[in-house]
Amino acid sequence: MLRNVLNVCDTLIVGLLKVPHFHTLQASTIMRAPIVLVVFLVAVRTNDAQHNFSDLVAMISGNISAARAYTLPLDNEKLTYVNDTTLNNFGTFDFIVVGSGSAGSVVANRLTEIAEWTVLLLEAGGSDDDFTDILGFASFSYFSEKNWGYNTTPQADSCLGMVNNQCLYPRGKVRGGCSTINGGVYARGHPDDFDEWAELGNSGWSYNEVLPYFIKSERAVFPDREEDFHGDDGYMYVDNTSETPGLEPVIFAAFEELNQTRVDYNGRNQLGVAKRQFNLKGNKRSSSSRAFLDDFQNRTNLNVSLGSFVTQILIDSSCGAAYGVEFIKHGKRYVAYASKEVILSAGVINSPQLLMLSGIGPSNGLQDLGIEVIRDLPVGQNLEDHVGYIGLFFRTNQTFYNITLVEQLQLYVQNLRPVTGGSSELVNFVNLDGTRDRPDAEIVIGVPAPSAAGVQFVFKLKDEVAEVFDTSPLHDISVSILLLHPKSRGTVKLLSNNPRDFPLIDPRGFSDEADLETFYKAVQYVLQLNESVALKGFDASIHHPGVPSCDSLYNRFTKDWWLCSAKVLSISAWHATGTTRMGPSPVDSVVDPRLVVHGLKYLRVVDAGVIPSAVSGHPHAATVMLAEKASDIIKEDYGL
Ligand SMILES: Cc1cc2nc3c(=O)[nH]c(=O)nc-3n(C[C@H](O)[C@H](O)[C@H](O)COP(=O)(O)OP(=O)(O)OC[C@H]3O[C@@H](n4cnc5c(N)ncnc54)[C@H](O)[C@@H]3O)c2cc1C
Ligand SMILES: *[C@@H]1O[C@H](CO)[C@@H](O)[C@H](O)[C@H]1NC(C)=O
Ligand SMILES: *[C@@H]1O[C@H](CO)[C@@H](O)[C@H](O)[C@H]1NC(C)=O
Ligand SMILES: *[C@@H]1O[C@H](CO)[C@@H](O)[C@H](O)[C@H]1NC(C)=O
Ligand SMILES: *[C@@H]1O[C@H](CO)[C@@H](O)[C@H](O)[C@H]1NC(C)=O
Ligand SMILES: *[C@@H]1O[C@H](CO)[C@@H](O)[C@H](O)[C@H]1NC(C)=O
Ligand SMILES: *[C@@H]1O[C@H](CO)[C@@H](O)[C@H](O)[C@H]1NC(C)=O
Ligand SMILES: *[C@@H]1O[C@H](CO)[C@@H](O)[C@H](O)[C@H]1NC(C)=O
Ligand SMILES: *[C@@H]1O[C@H](CO)[C@@H](O)[C@H](O)[C@H]1NC(C)=O
Ligand SMILES: *[C@@H]1O[C@H](CO)[C@@H](O)[C@H](O)[C@H]1NC(C)=O
Ligand SMILES: CC(=O)N[C@H]1CO[C@H](CO)[C@@H](O)[C@@H]1O
Repeated sequence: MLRNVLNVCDTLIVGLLKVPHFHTLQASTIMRAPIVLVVFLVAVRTNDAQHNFSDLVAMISGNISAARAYTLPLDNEKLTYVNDTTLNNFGTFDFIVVGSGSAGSVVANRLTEIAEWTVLLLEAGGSDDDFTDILGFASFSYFSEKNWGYNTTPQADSCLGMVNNQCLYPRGKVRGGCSTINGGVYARGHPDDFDEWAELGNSGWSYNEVLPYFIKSERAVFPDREEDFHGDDGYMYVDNTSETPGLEPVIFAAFEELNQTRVDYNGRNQLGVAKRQFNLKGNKRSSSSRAFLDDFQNRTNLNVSLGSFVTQILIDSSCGAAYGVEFIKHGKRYVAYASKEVILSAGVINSPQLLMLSGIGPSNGLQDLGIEVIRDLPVGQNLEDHVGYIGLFFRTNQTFYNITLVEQLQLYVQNLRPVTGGSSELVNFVNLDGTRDRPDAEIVIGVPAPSAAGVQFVFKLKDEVAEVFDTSPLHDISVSILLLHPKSRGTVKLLSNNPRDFPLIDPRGFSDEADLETFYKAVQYVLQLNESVALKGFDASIHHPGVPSCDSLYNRFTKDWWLCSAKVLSISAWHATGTTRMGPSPVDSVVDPRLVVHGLKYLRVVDAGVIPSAVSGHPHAATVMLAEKASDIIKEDYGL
C-alpha cells in the first residue's frame, strides 16, 4: 500500500516527491544553537582545573563500576519495545543511511556536501561521550548499552577456554559504531590486499585507486611518517602515543635481532616493526563520529536520529526498488522514505541481519523462517575474521605501572600512557610463509594499564582456565598474535524472522587446519624472542599461563600442545569482513563493485561487510576509505 503512494518503480518519481519536514527542520536547528552555547559557557566558567579533574575521576570510576555490574542483554527487546502501534511518517529524504559507524558517518558527511541533497542518518544507539573518548577504557564499553551485546555461537575449534565455548562479540551500538568502542588502531593493510580486490573483478578498487581515499580522510600528526602516503588535512586524526618508560628501545632492539627493520607500516613497506598508529586527536579518540559528524551538525540537510532501530528495508518487489525503511524510536514506529537511495551501513553483522529480515539472502534459510524471498543472494555467507591468541607474555623484572587510577588519569591529562593508547604499543607485521612481501601475522606488544578490564573479565574464561591464568599486570608484557589471512570462513544467520532476536554469529575460527599450521609458525617465530639479547636487559622470558585441558594431554610447548592451546585461548579479533562482499557475480557476492545490491535498485551496502578479502591490517581504516570512495561513486552516479 505504501509503495502505491510513492510509485517507486518509476525512476522519475525522484524529482517529484515532496520533502514534508525539511523546511521546519531548518528553523528549529537555528533556534537551538544559541541555547547550547549558553550552557557551554556556564560550564567552563564554574569549573576550575581542580574541579574538572575530580569530575574526570568520578566519571571514569562511575563508568568502570557500571561496566563491572552490567549484564549483557540476550536480545533487542529494549529496542523493539513498542507501546504505540501507529506507523508514523518521519518524512522523505534523498538518502537514508542506516548506521552511523566507521562507514555511515563518512557517507552522511560526504553526501551532505551537496547542498541540494537531504540525508537521514538513523542510528540505533545513543551518543558517544567523554568516557568512550578514552582508548584505554574501551573494553569497559563492551559492558554497556553502547555494545549490541552479542556472543558467538558455541565454537568447535576456537574460544574453547570461554564459558560455553562462546567468545564475546562486541559491536558498537552508539554514534560512531565500532569506531567508538574499538582499539583505535590505524592500520590500512598491504597494497596487495587491494590489488586482490581488483583481481576478484572489482574494478576501481586496486591499491593505486584506493590510496587517494586513505589520504583524503587522514590528518596525520605524528613524526617520522612517510609523507607521500599520508594525508595531513583530512578530518580523521592519526597519531602515535607516548611510550611506556623504558619499553620501546628494548622491544625495537629485540625485533632487530630477528632482522625486522623499523617501518611506517602505513607507508612504503608494511613488513617490519613500528610504533603503533592510532586514531587519536591529542588524548581523545578520533572516531568516525568525532571526525565526520561533530563539526557538521549545523548542516541543515543532515538529520541524525539516534535511538532509531531500523527493522525493515522497504522494497517494491515488482521491480526490486528500495524506497525507504521502517524503524522504531522510543517506543514508536516510523516509516521514512528515500527519494534516491537507501544505504546500509549497519556493519558486518547487522547489515546482513537487516537484508535477510527484508527478504534478501539465501532462499532456503529465509523460507525456513517464513520470510518471503525477494532476492536469493549469499548474504552472511563469507564471514572472514582475524583470529587472535591471548596466551603469550614476557615476564620481566620491570615494574611498569604500579600506580592508582587517579595517577593514571594525571598522566592521561598530560597525554601520557598507559591510558592514552590501551595495551597496544608496538607492532610487528611479518610474513611467515616466505613467499611474499605481504604479512600473514601481526605481533602486538604492549603493557596493559592496571585499570584495564583484563582478559578474565572481558572473555569470561572457564573457571579451570581462569584459575591458572596467572598473568602479572605489573611485570608482564603482552605478546598477542593475530593471523591476518586465515582460510577459515564463518557465517551470520538469522535465528528467526523477528528483529528482536540477535543474529547467530559463527566465525568458525581454526576450522580450517591450515590456520593452525600458520599459527604454529607464528608461535615459533615469537619464541625466538626468548633468546633475544635485548630482552635479557629486562631479564625477560616467555610466560605462558598454561592450559589445563592441553597440559593433561601433551608436554608443554610441543607442537601438539600449541595446537591444542590455540583452540582454547583463541579469540575473534573482531575484525570481521565479507558478509555482504562485493564482486561481479551474485553467486558469491552480495553487492557489485559500485556497492549496489545485485539485482536491486536504489539499495547499497557501504560498510566492512563489502570487503571482499581481508586486509592485512585492522578494518576501520579500510572501511573509512571505502566509504569515502563509495560517496564519490554515488555522486558520480548522479552526474556530479
Ligand atoms: C572491540 C573491537 C575492537 C576493534 N579494534 C579495532 C582497531 O583497533 N582498529 C581497527 O581498524 N578496527 C578495529 N575493530 C574493527 C572495526 O572497528 C570495524 O571493522 C569497523 O568499525 C566496522 O565499521 P562499519 O561501518 O562496518 O560498522 P560499525 O562501525 O559497526 O557501524 C554500524 C552502525 O550501525 C548501527 N546499526 C546497526 N544496526 C542498525 C539498525 N538496524 N538500525 C539502526 N542502526 C543500526 C550500529 O549501532 C553502528 O553504529 C574493532 C572492533 C571491535 C568490535
Ligand atoms: C577540563 O577538562 C577537559 C578534558 O580533560 C579539558 O579539555 C578542558 O580544557 C578542561 N577545562 C578546564 C577549565 O580545565
Ligand atoms: C559515564 O560517562 C559519561 C560521559 O562522561 C557520563 O555522562 C556518565 O554519567 C558516566 N556514568 C556513570 C555511571 O558514572
Ligand atoms: C529530523 O526529521 C524529523 C522528522 O521529519 C524532525 O521531526 C526533526 O526535527 C528533524 N531533526 C533535525 C535535527 O533536523
Ligand atoms: C638475520 O640476518 C643475519 C644476516 O643475514 C642472519 O645471519 C640471521 O640468521 C638472521 N636472523 C634471523 C632470526 O633470521
Ligand atoms: C557550520 O559551521 C561552520 C563552522 O562554524 C561554518 O563554517 C559553516 O558555514 C556552517 N554551515 C552552515 C550550513 O551553517
Ligand atoms: C513508550 O515507551 C517509550 C520508550 O520506552 C517511553 O519513552 C514513553 O514514555 C512510552 N510512552 C507511553 C505512552 O507509555
Ligand atoms: C607497588 O606500590 C605499592 C605502594 O606504593 C608498594 O607497596 C608495592 O611494593 C609496589 N609493588 C611493586 C611490585 O613495586
Ligand atoms: C625461555 O628462556 C628461558 C631461559 O631464559 C628458559 O628457561 C625457558 O625454558 C625458555 N622458554 C621457552 C618457551 O623456550
Ligand atoms: C633486570 O635484569 C637485568 C639483567 O639481569 C639487570 O641488569 C637489571 O638491573 C634488572 N632490573 C631490575 C629492576 O631488577
Ligand atoms: C603524542 C605522542 O606522544 N607522540 C609521540 C610519537 O612518537 C614520537 C617518536 O617516538 C614522539 O616524539 C612523540 O612524542
